[in-house]
Amino acid sequence: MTVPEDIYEITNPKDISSLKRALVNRLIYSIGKDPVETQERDWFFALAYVVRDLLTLRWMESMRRYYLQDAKRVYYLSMEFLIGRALGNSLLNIGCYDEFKLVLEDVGLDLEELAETEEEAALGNGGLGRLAACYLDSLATLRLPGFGYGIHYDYGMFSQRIEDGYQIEHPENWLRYGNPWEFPRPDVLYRVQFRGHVVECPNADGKRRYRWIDTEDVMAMAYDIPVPGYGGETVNNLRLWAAKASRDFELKYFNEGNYIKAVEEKTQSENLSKVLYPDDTTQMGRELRLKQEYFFVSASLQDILKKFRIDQRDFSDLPQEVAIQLNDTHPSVAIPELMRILLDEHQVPWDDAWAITVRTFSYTNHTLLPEALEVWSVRLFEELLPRHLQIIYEINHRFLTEVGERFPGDMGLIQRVSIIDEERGKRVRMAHLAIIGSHKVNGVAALHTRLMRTTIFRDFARIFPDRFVSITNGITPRRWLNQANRGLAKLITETIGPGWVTDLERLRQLAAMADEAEFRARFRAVKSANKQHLASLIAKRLNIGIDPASLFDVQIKRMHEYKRQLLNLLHVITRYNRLRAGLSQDMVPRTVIFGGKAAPGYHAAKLVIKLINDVSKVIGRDSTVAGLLKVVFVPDYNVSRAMEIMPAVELSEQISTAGMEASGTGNMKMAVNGAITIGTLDGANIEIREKVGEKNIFIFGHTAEQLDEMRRGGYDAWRFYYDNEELKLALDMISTGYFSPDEQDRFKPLIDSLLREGDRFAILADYESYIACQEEVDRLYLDSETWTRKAILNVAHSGWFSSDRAVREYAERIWNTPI
Ligand code: 26W
Repeated sequence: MTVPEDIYEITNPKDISSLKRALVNRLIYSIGKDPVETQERDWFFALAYVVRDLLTLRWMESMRRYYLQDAKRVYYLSMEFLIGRALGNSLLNIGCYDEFKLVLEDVGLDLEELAETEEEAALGNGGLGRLAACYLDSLATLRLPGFGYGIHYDYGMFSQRIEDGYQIEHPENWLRYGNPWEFPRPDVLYRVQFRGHVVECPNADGKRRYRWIDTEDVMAMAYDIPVPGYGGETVNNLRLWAAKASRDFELKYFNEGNYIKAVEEKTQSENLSKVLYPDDTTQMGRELRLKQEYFFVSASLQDILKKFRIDQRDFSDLPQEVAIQLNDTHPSVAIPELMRILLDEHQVPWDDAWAITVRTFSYTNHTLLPEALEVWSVRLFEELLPRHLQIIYEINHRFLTEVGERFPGDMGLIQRVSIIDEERGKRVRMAHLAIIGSHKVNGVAALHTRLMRTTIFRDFARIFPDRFVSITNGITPRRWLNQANRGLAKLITETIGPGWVTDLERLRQLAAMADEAEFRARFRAVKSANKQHLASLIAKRLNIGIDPASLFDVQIKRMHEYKRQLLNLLHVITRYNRLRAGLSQDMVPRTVIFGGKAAPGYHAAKLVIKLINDVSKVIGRDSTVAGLLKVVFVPDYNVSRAMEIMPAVELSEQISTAGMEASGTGNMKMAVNGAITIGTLDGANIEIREKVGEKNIFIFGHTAEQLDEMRRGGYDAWRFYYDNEELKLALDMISTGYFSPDEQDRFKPLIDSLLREGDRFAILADYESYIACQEEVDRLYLDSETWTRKAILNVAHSGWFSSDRAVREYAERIWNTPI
């Protein structure tokens, strides 16, 4: 049937009275509350339902348009989508923010306050998950048929509390009151198989055929979340899978007469989508994790192939109709899974199936750190996915044969590129599988891609010279500028018009304004208001007073040794020592803000959190530095916290060991919000320097090449210690309990890792130039006109870091769906 024009009560989303009627209707009929006795949360849910209604018709229209256009579809497979709250973003994207603000005022409510009651969808760890969310926003804004597939975790990222300075993890039950944005689809249900065994049986035509039988099955049920593009025209879909027990359990109960046991097993299988692994540091090889990976891959591929309408076409058309992007190796079991479906379920010959597979998939690598690369023991793989292991062996055999023919006599090469690592127990190297099974492999910044090609994947770069491409990450300007920083957004729109929201390169027009004193004053006023706002939040929530006039120096990101929060602290301690020694004349008052979660089992990172808090306490109690230096650790850093902090940042700390941060995206968010970066030549910092100009960024430290060389010559940690008195003092203070008088050797492990265990992250090597660079920061900050000028130029030249640009590049260079 055709949808009638007038099915919905909101005929004009700009008409306040019809919005109000819809809102009250929702409150009464969907929430079941009498408007005279409602709580704030009821209003939030009522409002969210009204907004979802507005999205739903556009969402159906978008789906219909894609169907009719028969456009090539892009599927973004990711274990993580770090979405954050949706209300404010949806309202701004569909252009009804101000209208709803009025409606709520009418019933005595404040929209911003109401928005705070939304639980955030924290279905990700950090950069990789947030990138996926930014790309969904851009896909929809660019009107591309792009669909996210992931897992509907009951528990997303843990919430972090700080007790006595230590991180304590708490489960975050974000679905407690239900998720108003999602549509549960109990009818969209697929069977996912595990375990069992493989039997060979001849086909009618005499060819060999494999069947995977006697499996233990779990069902995957879909939840759909609408993803509105800016302007509200296009609304795409994010489909998340939740595990449901299969009906087999009921049968089992019937057969065995053990009802309780059967229900227990049902719970067991539904545990599959219970929790996000909160670890982006080390691969742990846990069975449940591999099950999660295959679970969502299997359901997604079944769904993708169903929409491909195979009854109407040939599998050889798949790569023209479908592109599948693998967000890291986490979904890379999709490669043998598609092969299995083609070979075993549709009898496609191997060579054809392989050509289809490679042309369909592409893989994004997000890290070079060896401990984060996924490997699975062959034993576990065989147990859970026996048919997939067979297929992987066959892929490997054919690949190695070809390599042997092309590069005869190089046995080392064969071992190095094999999917199976034969050392230390046989293991499946998922990155090798992902590279071999994809037509494109991309790094996430220029340096990262270069290092990928020249270090960990250099053999593959030789074998597949055209396969590796670089696409520098991006961030969505909708959430990170238009929504998070309303003050700056308004100033920009008043100055250059509203077009920047979907064409961020237009920010370049602000460059000329940097030379105008009046514009600088207005820009400074916005930053100052943002700083005051953050200071008031910190006062309210943490009961800490910070000086809004001090320099806001911020490092917010996951806690990781390679990100070097410890280096930042060494600067803080050095600064403290200088202040106490009476050297305050060239130093500006600073507030140093940290935020970030550590993986629950990552002891070193957790100890750094404790050290930050201990240092903060000592400095906070010392009246000699009052008003000159303050350290704040903001607990539970997440997307909402990030949106509060980004607009107030003046100095953006991007100080990872060169060669270790694949890209970084917080660096881009801060630059576009008018912060100046202090950073190493790492990840996308290099591109930021290129775009904003080297005069408008503070670069320090060794380059990746220099570190490499230094390591080859033998790294002497003690030399740095003895050669720099201030460094020695700072380290001695930490290791002798100056900040932990109650437990003097609390931080000994941190100091040992620097002095006795080789300082893997070159903190000592970069200390001196970091301190010198921080001195320059102070000098510049004293000249507030010049500082402001540089900050404006950072905004003006950050347009390239829009995720719209990044997604366009994927569309052109990888998916072949140019815009
Ligand atoms: C298997 C354990 C595990 C889980 C997640 C290992 C590694 C990860 C991710 C790849 C970690 C991650 O989020 N990487 C970050 O990706 C961002 C988006 O590309 C980059 O900006 C960051 O530099 C990179 O650290």
